[in-house]
Amino acid sequence: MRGRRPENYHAIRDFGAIGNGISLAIGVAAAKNNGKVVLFEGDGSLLMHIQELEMVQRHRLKLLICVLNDGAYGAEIHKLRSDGIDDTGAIFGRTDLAAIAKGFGLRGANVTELAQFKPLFAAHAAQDVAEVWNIHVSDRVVSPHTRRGMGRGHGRM
Ligand SMILES: Cc1ncc(C[n+]2csc(CCOP(=O)(O)OP(=O)(O)O)c2C)c(N)n1
Ligand SMILES: [Mg+2]
Repeated sequence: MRGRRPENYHAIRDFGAIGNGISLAIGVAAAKNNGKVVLFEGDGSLLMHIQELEMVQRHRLKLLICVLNDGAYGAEIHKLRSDGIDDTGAIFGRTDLAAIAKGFGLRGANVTELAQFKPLFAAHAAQDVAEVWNIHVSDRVVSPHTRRGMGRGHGRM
């Protein structure tokens, strides 16, 4: 992202609420109408408004949704683990979001290897249908932002 125009990016923090990503991305994709909008999302967040994939399909919006799928409300499990509290209530398993995207008439791919990105991107760019990349990530890696908050009460967003 470095060295590119800041106007190209939207950081979605409204109300500190997860679930907003897809609605904002739909708006940006409709406004830009250039087929080059990418949403980076969490699995728990996308599942909150997954039905909006129907609108993406109905309006023929070209959107690339990259879901970082750790099978959990990651922000919660890292805080719970740090406090020594049982994390099972925040783990729901790796939803097959690629299959769900296909069910809505969109494209979907499960990504488990870095080498998949290049050919997947070339295939995405060469056509006009929106796509969900269900990218499997570890639930054991804690982001620097979360790590900084650990042991300090974690200040809820
Ligand atoms: C509407 C709403 N509910 C609950 C929260 C608390 N919350 C903050 S981050 C988070 C987990 C998000 O999970 P996911 O989208 O899978 O992203 P991850 O943290 O796993 O990368 C939750 C539940 C919130 N911010 N907004
Ligand atoms: Mg998650």
